[in-house]
Amino acid sequence: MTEPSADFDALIGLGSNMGDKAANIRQAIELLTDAGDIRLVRASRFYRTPPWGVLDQDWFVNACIAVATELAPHDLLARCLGVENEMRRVRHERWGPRVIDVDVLTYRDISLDTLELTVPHPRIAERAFVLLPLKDIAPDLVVSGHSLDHWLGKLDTAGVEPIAPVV
Ligand code: PH2
Ligand code: MG
Ligand code: MG
Repeated sequence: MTEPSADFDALIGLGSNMGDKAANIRQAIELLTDAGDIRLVRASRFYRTPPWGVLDQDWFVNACIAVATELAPHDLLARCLGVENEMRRVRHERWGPRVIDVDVLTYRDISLDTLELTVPHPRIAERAFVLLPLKDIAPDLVVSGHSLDHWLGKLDTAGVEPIAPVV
């Protein structure tokens, strides 16, 4: 999954399509890394992305980060869900609008399939809004035996565009 000499432990995906979307992602990264036991190694650019899955909703801002941490996968997940709760995420329909979504995409070379957590995330290869930010921060990543470009070649990436940084 991860390149052998990876300088990160986990890849995390972030998404928002309510309120100040980019600010929500920035706040989520801060909250996640505030305590010091999850260290930001790299952040992707922020992307404006058309809704996927449930099409009748507002566009998203998506980003991915690479982090270094000694937390176990389920503890890392708990921290991601903690950030969602702190930011008052309310869950309505699956794949529907959200203030913030924080997903554990990969954890070292580990494959896990539990009720709460599946890593690698099972839908990375189907989602340009995950693959393109991942290319920024982990270009050599292998997903289900293939490169990011392999999977991107099978997808419509129209409308998935980096947004200009505010500063
Ligand atoms: N997340 C979903 C469903 N659809 N579409 C975009 N563009 N970005 C997302 O983060 C997203 C989505 C469920 O996690
Ligand atoms: Mg998600
Ligand atoms: Mg999620």
